[in-house]
Amino acid sequence: MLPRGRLRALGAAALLLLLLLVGLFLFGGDPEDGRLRAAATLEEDPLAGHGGHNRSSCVPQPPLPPKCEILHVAIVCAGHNSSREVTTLVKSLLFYRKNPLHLHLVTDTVARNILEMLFHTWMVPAVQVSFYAADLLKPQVAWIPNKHYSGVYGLMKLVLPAILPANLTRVIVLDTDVTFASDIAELWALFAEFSDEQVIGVVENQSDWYLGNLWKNHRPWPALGRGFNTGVILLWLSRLQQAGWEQLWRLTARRELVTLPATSLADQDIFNAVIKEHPGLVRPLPCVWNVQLSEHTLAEHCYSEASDLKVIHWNSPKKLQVKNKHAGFFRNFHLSFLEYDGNLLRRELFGCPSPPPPGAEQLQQALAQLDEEDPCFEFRQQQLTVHRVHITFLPHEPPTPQTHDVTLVAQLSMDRLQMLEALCRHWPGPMSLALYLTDAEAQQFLRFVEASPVLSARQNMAYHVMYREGPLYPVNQLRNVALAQALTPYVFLSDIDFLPAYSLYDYLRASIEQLELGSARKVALVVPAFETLHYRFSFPTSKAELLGLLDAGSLHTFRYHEWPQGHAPTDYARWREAQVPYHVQWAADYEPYVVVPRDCPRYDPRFVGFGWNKVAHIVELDAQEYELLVLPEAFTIHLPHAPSLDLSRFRSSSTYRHCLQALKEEFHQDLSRHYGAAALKYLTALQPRSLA
Ligand SMILES: *[C@@H]1O[C@H](CO)[C@@H](O)[C@H](O)[C@H]1NC(C)=O
Ligand SMILES: *[C@@H]1O[C@H](CO)[C@@H](O)[C@H](O)[C@H]1NC(C)=O
Ligand SMILES: *[C@@H]1O[C@H](CO)[C@@H](O)[C@H](O)[C@H]1NC(C)=O
Ligand SMILES: CC(=O)N[C@H]1CO[C@H](CO)[C@@H](O)[C@@H]1O
Repeated sequence: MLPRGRLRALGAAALLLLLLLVGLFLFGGDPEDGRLRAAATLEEDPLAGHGGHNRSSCVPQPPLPPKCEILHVAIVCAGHNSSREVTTLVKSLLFYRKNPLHLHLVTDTVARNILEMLFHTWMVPAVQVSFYAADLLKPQVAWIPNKHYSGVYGLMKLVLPAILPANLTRVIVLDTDVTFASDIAELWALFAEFSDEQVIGVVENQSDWYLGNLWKNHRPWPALGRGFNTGVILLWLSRLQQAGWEQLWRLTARRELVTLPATSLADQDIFNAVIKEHPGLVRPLPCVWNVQLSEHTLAEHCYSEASDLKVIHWNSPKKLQVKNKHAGFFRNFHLSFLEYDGNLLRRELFGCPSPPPPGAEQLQQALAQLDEEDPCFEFRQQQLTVHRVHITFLPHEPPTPQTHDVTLVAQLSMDRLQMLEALCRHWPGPMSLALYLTDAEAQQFLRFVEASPVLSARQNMAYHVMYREGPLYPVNQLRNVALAQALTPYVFLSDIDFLPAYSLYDYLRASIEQLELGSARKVALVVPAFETLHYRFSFPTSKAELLGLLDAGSLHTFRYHEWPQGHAPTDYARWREAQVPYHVQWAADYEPYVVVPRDCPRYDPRFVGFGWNKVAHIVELDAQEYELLVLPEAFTIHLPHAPSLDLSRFRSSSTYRHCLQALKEEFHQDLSRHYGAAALKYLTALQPRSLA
């Protein structure tokens, strides 16, 4: 037996150990964070060594801001590509941050549409986002001739002090092409080192640009010494106002423009010219806060070890081609964030109560009400999942408005990318495609498009990335994303495995015009569907050719063998002879491919995975009294492919079939609620049937 005293001492030691462990857990971040860290300790992981707070031993660091203080960040962002860049920047910010953030985004319409949707669906706690219209600011800076590749947007940082809320005293301004390698609170903490007079915190140039000796007759704008880089700026807004910033930069710019033709580096030239004249305004920041990787840089002198880096600035449109001793490290670092799963950044900030993102509370409640014992739990959870959505992931030219124009709408995942080129050849018109991808797959997709001359030449294909989450394929949510982004008055609701007749796009537009389908008339034009079981076959160029192939047995009506009721109401026998469009009636399980006005009913998101997802939509069209009109010359052909994972599950799992039946019944209850007795006829469509 141990003496009582020693027992007590042991107990105390155990308690202390426990407290220590709890402390480590709490201050090491929440469990999600712990997972990140665990991954980040791997030697080859470029994110390794950046989560901690090891401060360079020789320089005393200012204290971090209180953990619940909101840090304000301003970014100017215009266009599709910048919106992708900003996303990567924001991921790196969120990865290391421990404070609430307020992002002030100055955007053009394109970037605003993308980022509004992205943040709305991302639902990151403790992140507030405000938008400012760049177009309204253009007149304030457009008078400055500028040769920088960022165009007029490159100058907008100059007017930030005038447009940000008047009660905002300090802000960190970032270029879209920076990546954080540390907690932004450490950067914010540097405000504490400003003297009373200092208002602009910037890192010195790391190139020889402003020395003016890069080439013969190189005449840069005036700068203090090597000048400063404006990729990362600490702006003390309230003091800038007092210092008369608005007049200051305008006067300086006007004066310099008397002798200089244009700015080469946009806002940076003007910031430097002001600083040259008023050196007291500037607070030089440690260079690790803006490690610049353009050509001719001295970035390597800035740090001795990669782990000292705080912010990497790509500083060039050719970012990933930079030549640098550590280029490999930088590239991997950047790629890690490109491919990092943004869903993991939805974690709560520990110990910092903040209002939940819009919709998050209702979502939590709905999820909490789900019964985990319910065999259909997976379905219901998937249906409630809010997926992060990045619309128009790649540059896209909206179609010029035409009253009869049609957009092809479809959805796909990685395994169907190879369909895109063929689809391009068959459909010259606009397309709106939703892709279900992980962050890493989104990068593969980008490379796929870049490598394809056919795809990169197309301006009228809009790709919307919906990020993967959950075990089931949210087919109808994807369709709704693609449908919502279609910009023409009509949409052709297709599937990615189908290739339309070469002439279909022109034929549909002509038909819509001839039939005088005003937007008030509810019509669904049926495009008869066929299938081939051959991987190689010569695509029919006319209805006559198609009928020949049908008679020869190398084509069939779609799913003739497995699910004839899906398309039987199209009445293929009549279609053979038809010269003019003809009406058909809805029947149970009918799921034709249709062309409808863009404002047609949305797909029902409760149908996830395989089964009934389109049938339910056609029921909805019929319930809303859309006429079904079959077009005599239209056709589309399904190409063979391996069955999808969800289809295999459907075939093998009785739970899956059981849940589908339960969902159908709930769907019908909703129909009855909406349409009353008129919905009775859909009951037949609910009877369980065997599927092949
Ligand atoms: C912190 O950084 C100093 C200097 O770079 C280094 O000597 C020391 O080993 C680091 N400490 C830890 C715990 O990483
Ligand atoms: C935008 O990014 C795509 C994909 O990387 C690239 O092919 C295209 O040239 C870029 N466009 C512009 C205007 O930078
Ligand atoms: C600044 O004003 C806005 C309203 O214009 C308000 O929502 C915000 O809380 C204020 N911020 C601070 C730091 O007072
Ligand atoms: C980081 C960096 O390269 N800074 C340089 C800026 O220019 C001065 C001379 O004007 C150099 O002394 C710095 O090393």
